[in-house]
Amino acid sequence: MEDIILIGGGGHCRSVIDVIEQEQNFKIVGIVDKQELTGTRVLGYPVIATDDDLPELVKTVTHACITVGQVGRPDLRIKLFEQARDCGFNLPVIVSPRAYVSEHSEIKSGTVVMHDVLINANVSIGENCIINSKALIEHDCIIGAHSHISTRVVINGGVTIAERSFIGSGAIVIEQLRLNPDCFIKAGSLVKST
Ligand code: JB2
Repeated sequence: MEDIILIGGGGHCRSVIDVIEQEQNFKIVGIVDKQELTGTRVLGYPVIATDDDLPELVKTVTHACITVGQVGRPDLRIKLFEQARDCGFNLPVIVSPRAYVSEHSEIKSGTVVMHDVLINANVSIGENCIINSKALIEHDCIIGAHSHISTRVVINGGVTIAERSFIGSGAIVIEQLRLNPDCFIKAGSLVKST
């Protein structure tokens, strides 16, 4: 198992910890959060450093995952992703063993696929996305980088969601739609047109 640090130690981090523990590919060595939280623990894992310590941490830990969540704007996740990558961390794809990801789909660096997600054939998912619990992404979809597909979202076949988008919990996007960058879809929406 390789070592990994988690950047951001709140609610989303707790969900990702559960995925990483189930996946059993990485050993979590600590959390990176705000100065005032160092010395506290998140589900038993210590907050060991702040963002300023990343250049030093990369000398001993090779992998990182951005575990700050995103409800709306992805700016903080993008900043932390770029900071960690520029420091030299590997930002792996993390996939829950409870998810199904078609072998005919591709997922880029730093994206986390949570429990009970279904990603069907010929899907492309960009870097640093959250594909949250129970989301369904049907065939031939493209999900742009830095997007959050929230819990129980349904993205039907052939949909393109451009980068930095937020699709709220339970939303349904009908087939073949193309959503613009920075799209914000409210929880529970039925999206039939752009
Ligand atoms: O600049 C930062 C920074 N700013 C806030 N650097 C680092 N390393 N950490 C930062 N944080 C930390 O992110 C906060 O101190 C806190 O520990 C964490 C945010 O936790 P919170 O529980 O408020 O939100 P979240 O982003 O983990 O989860 C949101 O998004 C998820 C997708 C929640 O709304 C969840 O309900 C949602 N499932």
